[in-house]
Amino acid sequence: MPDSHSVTPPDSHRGGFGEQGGEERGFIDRSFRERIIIVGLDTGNEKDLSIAAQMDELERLVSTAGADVVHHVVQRRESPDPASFIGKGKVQEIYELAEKYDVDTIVFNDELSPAQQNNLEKAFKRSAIDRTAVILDIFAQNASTPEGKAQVELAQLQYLLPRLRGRGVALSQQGGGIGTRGPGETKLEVDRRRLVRKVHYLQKQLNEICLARKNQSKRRRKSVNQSIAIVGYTNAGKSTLLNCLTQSHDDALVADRLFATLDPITRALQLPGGERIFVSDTVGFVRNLPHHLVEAFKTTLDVVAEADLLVHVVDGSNPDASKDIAAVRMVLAEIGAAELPELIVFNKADVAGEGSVFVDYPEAVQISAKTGEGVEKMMSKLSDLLRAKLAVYELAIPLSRGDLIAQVHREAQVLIEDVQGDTLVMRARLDSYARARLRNHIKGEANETI
Ligand SMILES: Nc1nc2c(ncn2[C@@H]2O[C@H](COP(=O)(O)OP(=O)(O)OP(=O)(O)O)[C@@H](O)[C@H]2O)c(=O)[nH]1
Ligand SMILES: [Mg+2]
Repeated sequence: MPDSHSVTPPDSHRGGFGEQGGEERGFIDRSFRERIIIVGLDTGNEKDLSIAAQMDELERLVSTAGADVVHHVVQRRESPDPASFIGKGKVQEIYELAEKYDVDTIVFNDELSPAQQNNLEKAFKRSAIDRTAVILDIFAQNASTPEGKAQVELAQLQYLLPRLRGRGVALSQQGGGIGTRGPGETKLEVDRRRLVRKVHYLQKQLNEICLARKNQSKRRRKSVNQSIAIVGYTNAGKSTLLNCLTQSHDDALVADRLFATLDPITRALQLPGGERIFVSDTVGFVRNLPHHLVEAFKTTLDVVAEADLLVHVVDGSNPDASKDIAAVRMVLAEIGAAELPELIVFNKADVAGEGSVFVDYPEAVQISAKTGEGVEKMMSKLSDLLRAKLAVYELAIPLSRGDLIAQVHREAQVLIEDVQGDTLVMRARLDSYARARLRNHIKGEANETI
């Protein structure tokens, strides 16, 4: 049952509508920005992040999308109302708040069904959207490459399609216009068919990109050793870490924004032991990442699924870090990367306070990608983990086969070479690919004492 009101004005430091004197300032500075009320349902589920932290994250998402939150509304209720999500009384209350504060849009923390969204929009006389739509909007704003744009558009269309029918009534009264066919067929249904075609077109385009990327990574496999993917919650510092590792300051985009990175960037890197590896920076995750986005970002996320090792970057300054870790692991499971070896890296050590959750993860390392602190230790741990994945083999290759010797150097980490008569005996670390290709020349597994 719905319980009492819990309308919370935003914290005063946010400069929102509720702030004393903020009304005027807000009006001057932000007159063109969309004004938003955010609404959350507190189901009392202990496993979830606290509702306050969820609302803060939603506010962060809304402001990243370029709008201002002027009010928070939290409703305590065990489960959502099927028709209006929050119940009639609360709907009326939010409508009045929206009128009072001149609000453009109501944003819900949970996914709304198309019917709920339709009912709410009618009652509010303004748009009602959910967190998924906000995330899609941020992705749309941040997409810059053709691949990124296609992925976001696909996710948006898949999100939009089931929601079109409900809105069709209003739109269809405006008359069909050119392209409207058949009795009773609305313009929207024609649009819908076009959109379905567009979905298929985008899927085809993305499959082609996926194929090209697979070939590229196969070529990489041939020529070099292992690859790692930097994964983690959005804004954890993944791109900062890539820049720190490659000693570049402008390679990957670093920004105090959610989902600043959408397209993966891959760079070669030399580990302390001299091994060359590939490191990829990837799109950030968030809890309850919209399923359509995960689906649409398959080509991008393949970089993660195909890695030999994951460097899981966590914002160590966040007291809810362990919940972020769980949220990231859920997405990893969804993309088939749950079984990959993972090194947890607590970042932002320079600002992480006392009592950080770091102590609960004894295998993890603590770093600051910003100052470089702890990065060397992380690198040597990475080397160890990668090395542990490669067994050492002894190979015997005729000296006359310069091509094969070159291949071994390309595909393996050569530890020792010894000329014995007309044969070159080599000890080298091989991954499964190199092992398969060089199997005719492998004499046996050597023990790892070198
Ligand atoms: N204090 C501190 N801030 C950091 C550190 N590493 C990253 N940041 C800051 O955290 C913010 C996010 O950094 P990014 O590297 O863009 O994070 P990301 O994980 O790539 O984020 P998305 O691509 O948006 O998912 C930026 O403002 C960085 O300057 C760190 O070690 N210490
Ligand atoms: Mg990034």
